[in-house]
Amino acid sequence: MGFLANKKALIIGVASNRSIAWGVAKAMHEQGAELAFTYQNERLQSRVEKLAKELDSNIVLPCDVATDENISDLFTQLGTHWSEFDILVHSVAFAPKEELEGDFVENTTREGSKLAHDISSYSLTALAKAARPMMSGHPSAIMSLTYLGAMKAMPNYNVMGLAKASLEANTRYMAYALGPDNIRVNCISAGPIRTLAAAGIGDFRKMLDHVEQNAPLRKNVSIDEVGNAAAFLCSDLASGITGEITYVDAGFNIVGMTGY
Ligand code: 0WD
Repeated sequence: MGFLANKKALIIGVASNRSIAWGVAKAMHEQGAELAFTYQNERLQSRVEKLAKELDSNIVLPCDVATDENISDLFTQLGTHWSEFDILVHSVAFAPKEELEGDFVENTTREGSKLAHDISSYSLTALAKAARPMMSGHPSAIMSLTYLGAMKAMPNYNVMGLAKASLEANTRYMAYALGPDNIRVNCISAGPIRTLAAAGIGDFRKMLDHVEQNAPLRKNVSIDEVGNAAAFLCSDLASGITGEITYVDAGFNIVGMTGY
């Protein structure tokens, strides 16, 4: 029996079979969790439905996290399948492509900044607010995905670095607020992985090469490695851990000087 047996997990952010959320979903399924998925828009619906089926799930619901109405509808619909659930995975981020390259000061706009923070950080709070009645009072866990660009200045990551810094602070504030309800909140800081979202970041190939050459483990991580860590952090094995940012990046973040 897997360590997520009898757990129900809602996975937000599957866009393809390369998505980190897909790695998380596979790992959670392997450990015995029952899954539900969302898709952002009709363009992604059939693809997510097909993927969900591979993991024995037929709960696939629409949700654009940019609107409170969509979020509220999501939990109303989810409530027709599940009276309560245990795990919420947020694997969603967005910033305008033009702002993910070049000079940060020149290229960042008020609108782009608002949008990046809204979709990539505030949406986690909005989802938790709506999910709280279904997650409270039994051991539950919320998980999101961040990147080292929240802590260190990185080429091209720009406004998304600010949004991820907000997401990391959000993790701590949410953990503080939701702890008394027995809901843990953690975040994984993943190393770079080639996905649809990553394709929007300038010079992404260079980042992958740099990590492979300089991380202690001399490799890039896979969605399965991130998924396994997420499955653990959302399980009762991690019942003493909340408000943490856990790096799954082949150790890259601990290196002080690269190129040796
Ligand atoms: O190197 C990487 N790929 C890393 C990603 C390193 C470290 C962290 N991350 C983070 C991302 O910032 C994000 O928070 O992991 C999370 C998942 O990203 P991913 O798996 O790399 O990207 P992808 O497969 O594209 O899934 C993200 C999806 C979107 O995909 P597209 O490419 O269509 O934008 O987030 C979804 C969307 O499906 N999304 C939304 N979902 C609901 N409402 C919204 C929205 N408004 N906006 C984006």
